[in-house]
Parts: sequence; C-alpha cells; structure tokens
Amino acid sequence: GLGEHRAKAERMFSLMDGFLKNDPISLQKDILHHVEYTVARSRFSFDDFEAYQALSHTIRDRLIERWHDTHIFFKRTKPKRLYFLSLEFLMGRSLSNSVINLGIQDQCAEALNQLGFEFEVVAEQEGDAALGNGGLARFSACQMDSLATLDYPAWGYGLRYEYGLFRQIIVDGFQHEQPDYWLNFGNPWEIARIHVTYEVKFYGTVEEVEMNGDKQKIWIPGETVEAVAYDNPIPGYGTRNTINLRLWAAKPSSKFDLEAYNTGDYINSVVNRQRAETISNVLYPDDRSHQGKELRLKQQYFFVSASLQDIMRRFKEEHTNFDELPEKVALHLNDTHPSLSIAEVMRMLVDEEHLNWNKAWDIVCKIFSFTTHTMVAEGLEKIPVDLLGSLLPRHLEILYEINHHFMEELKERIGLDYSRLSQMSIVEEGAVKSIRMANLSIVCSHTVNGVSKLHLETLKTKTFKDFYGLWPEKFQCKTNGVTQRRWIVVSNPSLRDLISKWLGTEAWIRDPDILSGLRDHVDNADFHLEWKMVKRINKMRLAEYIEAMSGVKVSLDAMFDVQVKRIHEYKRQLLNIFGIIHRYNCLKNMDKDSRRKVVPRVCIIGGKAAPGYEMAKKIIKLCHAVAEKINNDTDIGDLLKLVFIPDYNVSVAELVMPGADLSQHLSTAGNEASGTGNMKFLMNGCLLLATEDGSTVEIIEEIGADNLFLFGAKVDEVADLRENGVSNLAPLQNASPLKVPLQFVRILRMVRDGYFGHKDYFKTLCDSVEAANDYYLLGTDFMSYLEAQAAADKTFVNQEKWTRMSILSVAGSGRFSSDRTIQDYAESTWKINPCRCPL
Ligand code: BZD
Repeated sequence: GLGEHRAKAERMFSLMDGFLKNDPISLQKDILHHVEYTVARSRFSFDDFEAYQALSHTIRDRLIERWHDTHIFFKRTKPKRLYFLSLEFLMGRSLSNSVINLGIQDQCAEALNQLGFEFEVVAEQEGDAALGNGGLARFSACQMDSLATLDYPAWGYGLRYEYGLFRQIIVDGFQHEQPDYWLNFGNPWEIARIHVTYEVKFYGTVEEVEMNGDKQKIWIPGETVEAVAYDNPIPGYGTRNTINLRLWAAKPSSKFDLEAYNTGDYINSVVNRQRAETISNVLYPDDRSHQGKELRLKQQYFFVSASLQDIMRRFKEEHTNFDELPEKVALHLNDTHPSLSIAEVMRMLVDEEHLNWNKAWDIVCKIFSFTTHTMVAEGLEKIPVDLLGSLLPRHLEILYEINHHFMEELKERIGLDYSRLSQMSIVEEGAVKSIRMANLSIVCSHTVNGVSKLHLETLKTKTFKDFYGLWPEKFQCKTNGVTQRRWIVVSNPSLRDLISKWLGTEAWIRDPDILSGLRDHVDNADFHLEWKMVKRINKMRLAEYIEAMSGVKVSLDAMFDVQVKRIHEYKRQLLNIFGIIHRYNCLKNMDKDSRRKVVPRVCIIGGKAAPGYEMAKKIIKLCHAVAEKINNDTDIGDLLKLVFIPDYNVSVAELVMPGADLSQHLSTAGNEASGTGNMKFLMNGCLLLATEDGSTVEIIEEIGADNLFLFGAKVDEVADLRENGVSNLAPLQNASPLKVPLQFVRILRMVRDGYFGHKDYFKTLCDSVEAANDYYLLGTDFMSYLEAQAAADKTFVNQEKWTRMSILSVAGSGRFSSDRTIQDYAESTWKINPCRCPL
C-alpha cells in the first residue's frame, strides 16, 4: 500500500545526490533555464546582473531541495529544537557563501566561464542584506552558519525589514543617510510562504470572564495585523543540512473589515489598512540607545507573537502535553529585544491553554536562555509602562504579576532590603515608570550569558551583581566567535588555498582547531614567502577599491592600518585620528634623512554613525578634514595617507580584512562587551593593535602578548583614572604633562583653533574630551597608544618577525570560530544534539 510506496520512493531517493545535478553542464542548463524563464531575458543575450539572478535561482533550487530533506528529517526524528530569536541579522551577500557551503564553487565557476562570465564579477552584482546594525547582528549571522554546519536542529526567527540599515553617503565630509530599499531588484534567497501567516493583535482592553466557575482574564484586542513568513535557507558546510531563517513581514489583515468599508470612505479605509505594513518597514539604526518609541515596541511584539504562534503550532503538531515543552523547545533571547516572548508564552499558556499560573511559570523558566551584548547599565533596554499598557494591556498585567511573584520570593531570600528590592525589581518606579527588560530576562531565563570572560566578570560584579548573588549558577560565559567559512573561505580564497596546502587538508573549514597546525611551519622560509605573497594580492585588491572609492592612490609597500566598526565615542576613533595628526606633525618636523627611515602608512577608517548621534558624526567629519590636509600635502607624499571608506558593510569588510596589515581596537577598557572584528582580522593574518578589553583578553591568552600590540589602561584601572587622573585636563593650560601629554594638548588645540577648518563645528567634539573630563580617557592613554604604534612601525621593518606574528595569529584563531561558540551553547545551555540529515 501507501507505506510500501513511500519506502520505495525513499530508497530511490537515497540513491541520488539530490534531484538536481551539480556538474557544470547541468548547472549551465539550469542557469540558462532561469535566464529565459525566471529572469525573462534571452538566453543568447544577458548581462552580469542577469547572470547573477539566474545563477542565484539555480542555487536557490538546490537549497530548497536540501531544506526540504532537512525538515522532513527533523520532523521524523523530532529532536529538541532551538529557536534563535533575534531582531537583527546582518547576512551580507549569499551567493558565494552558498556555493561554497554546497561544495559546488568550481562547478559554478566553470559553468559561468563557458557562458562567458566570471564568477567573481557575477557575485559582486549582489547587494547586501543588512537587516541589522553591527556586531550583534553579524554575530547572529555567524551563529546561523555554525548551527547549520554542526547539524543542529535550529531555526532562526527575525524581521523582514523592507529598509535595512541606511546607506551612508559622504557629502563634503559629512555623513548623510539614504534609505536601503534592498528588495528593489528582488531577493532570490527568500521564499515567500504566503500560506504561513498569523494574526498579530494590538491595543484593546482586558476583561474578566467566568470560565468553568473560575474568573479568567482575557484580552480583547483592538487592532489586527497579519504576519507573513519569508524563509531564508541557511546551508551548512560539508553537510546536507540546510536550516531556516524565518523572517516576518507585516501585511494588512485579510479579515474583511465591513464597518470601515460601509462608512463610505473607501479610499481612506484602504489607506488605513495599508498602514499595517509600516511595522516591518524599517530597521532602527541605533546600536546602543533605546528611545521608547511605539513603533519599535510594535516591531518587537509583532516579531514575538508571530514567531511564538509558529513555534507552538509546530510543538502541538508533535506533542499534546505542555510538560514536554522544556524537553523539546529551547528559546534563545538574543539580547532583550525579543524579551516580550516571556510574557507572551505566559499569556498563551495561561489564557489560551488554561494552565494554572505556577505550572506555566515552571515551564517558562525551563525554556528561555538569554545573552546580553551590553556592557554598561545605561545601555539596558527599558519600556515605559504607559506605552506598554496601551499597546499590550494584558502583557503589562502579566509582567506585573511576574514581578509580584518575584518580589515575594526575593523578600524570603534577602529580607526587607528595600533598596536592593527596588534595584532588582522588573518594574522601575521613577519619573517614567518602566519595565526593565534585562531584569525580566534574567529572572525568567535558566541561563544568562556574557559574550566574553571579561564581560561576564563585569556582569557578575557590577551590572547584575545582585542577581549574581541570588543565582550564581545562571551566569555563564560564551565567548563570541565568527565563522571561518565567510571570514576566510569566502573572503580570502588565496589564504584558504595557502592554509590548506601547508596543513595538507581542508578539514579546518569544519574543524577550526586544526589551524594550530600552522605553528609547525612558522619558521619555514618558503611558507613565509607565500604568506607575504597572499597578503600582497589582498592589499592590491583593497588598494584598487580605495582608489575607486576615494580617488586616493596608495602604495602597496605602506602598512595598511585599518579601523572599521560602528562609530562610537567609546570605540575611540578619535584617538586614532589624534594619533594620525601626531604622525603628521612628526613628519612635518623631520629632515629628509629621517623621513627616509619612516614606515609609510595608509590609515583606513570606516563605519556608520547612528543618524542622531552628533558626536559620532563629528568624528566622521574630522576624519575627512584631516585626510584632506594630509593627502594634499606634497611634503608628505606616500609616507602618510588617510582614507575614509564610505558605507562600511559586510561585503566591504570581506575586502578590507584580508588586505589589512594592522587593525585597531581601541575601546576604553571595560566598554566593549566582546568585539568580533578583532577575530576576523586575526583569521586574516592581520596584527592587532588593541586595548585589553572584551575578547582581546582571550586572544592574548591564545596567541601570547608578544604577538600583538597592546596599550592603554586596564579594566581595573579605569575607574580610578576617571576619578583622579583626568581632572588635570581642565583647564588644559595647567595640564600635568605626566597625566596628559603635551603632544595631546597640542593636537586638541590644533583642532580647536581651526587648523583643519570647521572651527565652530568641532568645538563640542573638543569639549567632549576637555569639558567632559575626558570620560573615555583619550589623554590618559595617548602616550601608551603612541608607544604601541611605534612598536608596530619597528616590527614592520622586520618583515620576518611580522610574518611570524601574522602566521601565529591565524594559527591561534581557531578558538574564535563561532563553531566553538555554538557547540558550547548547544551542549551547556540549549541541551540540543546534532541531527544530521542522511546524504
Ligand atoms: O555585540 C555588540 C557589542 O557592542 C560587541 O562588543 C559584541 O561583540 C557584539 C556581539 O556580541 N552590540 C551590538 O552590536 N549591539 C547592537 O547592535 C544593538 C542594536 C540594537 C539595540 C541595542 C544594541
């Protein structure tokens, strides 16, 4: 009967490597098919972009096949699943990554070649998917790649913003923001699931009703919006497993609103309906501050509600008893942005499934885990109670009740210590009464993760000290990582080949610890030669890009010195610029002979400032003003260049990191929770110049302090320096040369006095250092910074030493693979097992 039929079909299927073939001829046929029927161009005449579209659809077909097989396999084996909830994913481009993970890169290149196209050129046609801000969002993307590669039964959930992170354009040295309408040319990497939709409700009132003799609260919502699923297949490397990133888009509810139409104002009622779509329209571009805006809260709940309906539906298809939930479902909160999930699961279990409160609470506390990416308490998310109460009245009640139970428990544990009680409360009383999302997440999660050892230490001893005292076992360290698939294999093919040649294996692409084998060759002269050659090739690519973007010609013999990341005062791009001004001053004062001994530098800075962040925008302008001065000074020539790379994003990073000799990570110690850029540079054999902050501390453990350039105050010195060291800055004239070096004072004066123009505009920037008591310790760390820079110069002259350090950096980078991070999460936090789809 049917079963026999199915068994036969399965037997047949297992004989095939998928339905679609991956040899160059088959790929070529499929590409031409898509040119003609998907792109609707003639197969005899199409351009690079159309070739990109056709190839992408060809790859997409193969992804869909694997996606189906994976999910059928998951359905059959019913493993515990991880749901990774994040409001941001910075995926970048997908084509190269997909063909590499599918293992069909050479075949695709050949197929294209025979059609007269070049793979690299075609791949560059793709725009970035930039549905996130910075480190947190790119880390989410790296984790998805590792989850798929390590065969974990995981789903990612997010929002399908129609406008991703703004495009940065520079006009006259100033940042301007332009909307990133990234779906303009279609997106072949997503699959619209028009039948996977859920209603999401907002506003309304809470009423008490009688149910089976019991009083029960129910929510009578006032507005309904529909969530539509868009699936993005995520292929693993060296496995058939292809998991799903499901992104939700908002659409007007399909419910026919008779009343609205019968009032006669047809046009306005259509327009009003359409407003629903605004919920998933645009990504908030702030990577630190939270503004308590209604639309942001709506986005959060829209995301949470749709995802949880989907997750619960899947659970209920396979199970009948909610006691099984913790054995089958792990919900991970990527920062506090999805933390309304906690209240939503309680509401579903209590109001809809009619579990009693304690039972529901017991379940909820077993399914959530939480990672915070924030270092300082001021960065923690708070939602005004007024806002929450009007948008989600029932959820606010639930949050109050959760807090009530928590406060009762706390009183039993610590007594009537009111100051501590009020600090730990989920509800913050005060001028604006609000919900503390971090406290909520800690109370309800079985595990609270920090993103580096140093970050966890700060959480335990400062940010969440009281919670640590209460539940020490909850607090765990899961140091961040990045995927070597994208950050070496995709972005640095020459290095990939070199590594594989000298290790005699490609196994490091799945097992990054193998990279340590490079240490065996660290003194081999042939290896050194090839290593330097690879760097040179990548510097050439970067130099071409720089010239195309900024018109500045740079010398390949110069040291390429890079700082790319979001612009923030704490990340101290200003320290970098002051260092460059110092270098310029020194060069100006040198005689010809001394100049000949100087190591030429190309200083590269890139990154976006949040649109409302004035100080960050001024830093960008200052960078341009200084660049203009230096780059046009014929005295200086190739000895020093400064370029700002506009619109820094994932694909720019893929070009910049392989081509960098030195990279800078300058955060004032105690401010960078982890940092992940440092890990990407490390993997690309770029030496780090850094403070002992975030994950850099662990990089030092791995490669040794001798193999990078360290400087600056350490975490435990910062508080003291802020109190005692900096008061000397104001007034500057009296600055003690011990605490604040004269060079620093002079540079500040140059900017203040208009040496780089725009005197008035830069005033507040200078004030932020002087009048604000140099909160980020630029003056304090300046000498130490210059010393580290001098050490880098000195080492660069000794190319053998430099190359050794570079090799040892890559050899020690295995620990910073997101594969390690994910395995650790899987085993100790999520308790999930690999579930490998048979080939
Ligand atoms: O997260 C960053 C931290 O600053 C880094 O130190 C860390 O390496 C990464 C990954 O853990 N945090 C962010 O990127 N945060 C945001 O982007 C963000 C976005 C919206 C709201 C608040 C913060």
